[in-house]
Amino acid sequence: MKVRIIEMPLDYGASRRGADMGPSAIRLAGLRDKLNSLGIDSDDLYPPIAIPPQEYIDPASELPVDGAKHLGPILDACGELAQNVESVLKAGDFPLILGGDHSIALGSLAGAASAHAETGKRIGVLWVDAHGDFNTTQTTPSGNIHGMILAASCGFGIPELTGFYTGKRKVDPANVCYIGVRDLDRGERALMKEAGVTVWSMSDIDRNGISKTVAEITRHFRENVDTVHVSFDIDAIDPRFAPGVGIEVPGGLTYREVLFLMEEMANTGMVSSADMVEVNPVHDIRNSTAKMAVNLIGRLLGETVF
Ligand code: 4U7
Ligand code: MN
Ligand code: MN
Ligand code: MN
Repeated sequence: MKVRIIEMPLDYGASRRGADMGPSAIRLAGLRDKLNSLGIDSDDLYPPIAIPPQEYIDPASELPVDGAKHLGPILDACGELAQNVESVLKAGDFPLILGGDHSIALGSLAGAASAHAETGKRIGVLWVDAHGDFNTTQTTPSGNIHGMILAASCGFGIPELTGFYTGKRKVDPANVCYIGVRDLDRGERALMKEAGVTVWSMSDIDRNGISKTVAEITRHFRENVDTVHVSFDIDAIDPRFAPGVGIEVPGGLTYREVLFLMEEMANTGMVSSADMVEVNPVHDIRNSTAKMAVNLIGRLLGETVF
């Protein structure tokens, strides 16, 4: 298996600027060296998806649609990403998508859903995040698409997002598992309950510990799906450890806990694609958050301590 790194330098989906520098930061933190050290071939490099920085776009050309900000540039970039993800999976390789803000997952999930539909594989999604990303234009307090992207991928929201690329729903909410959640908006929480996603919140980890919680997540996937996409929003980690993020939410996962989570996901042998998103170098300290991202990717791809 080869890993194909796909860089998505996009920050149109968030309020705080700078996530578009995430891919460079992760690259400079030594991603290729990490993969080489694991004997993983990542030599076939795609050029980063070409995304004009916000300052280069005429604001009048991309007004909000139904309150969703920057919909046009996000759909354009995600369309290209979806095609790349689909072709990497069809070649039997592992797409590793570097964000960018979390709106890029629209493209990852569309490409993955499309590729797996052809082989009849049921896809599960692990959403590692402080947030639900389950707003619609009806419930969003911000208009930011990174907060709507999982709802859209599960079939909730405006047709431009829900019907994107495949014309239909990308994932069955019954196959979506969350970990790290600690900040939900009222409307999105109601929609998550209605949709039937499974949430392992920070309180579940307090109650049961990380080991039991992760065991339940991997069991859920083993019993219900054939393959898993991991979408890792770096703000799932407590900001004491990971300062370089878009939105700091105290009370998060420790660095140890997420390393363990990634190791156990690797042990399922079911992970076929992943996003690493929302690393924001503007707020980072000496690229430490990007270095964590590299180590997490290493564990997800099979690195062990001993
Ligand atoms: B992220 C928020 F209101 N819920 O919708 C919103 F709190 O990809 C935040 O997880 C969304 O970082 C965060 O704007 C999206 C807000
Ligand atoms: Mn997110
Ligand atoms: Mn988040
Ligand atoms: Mn975030």
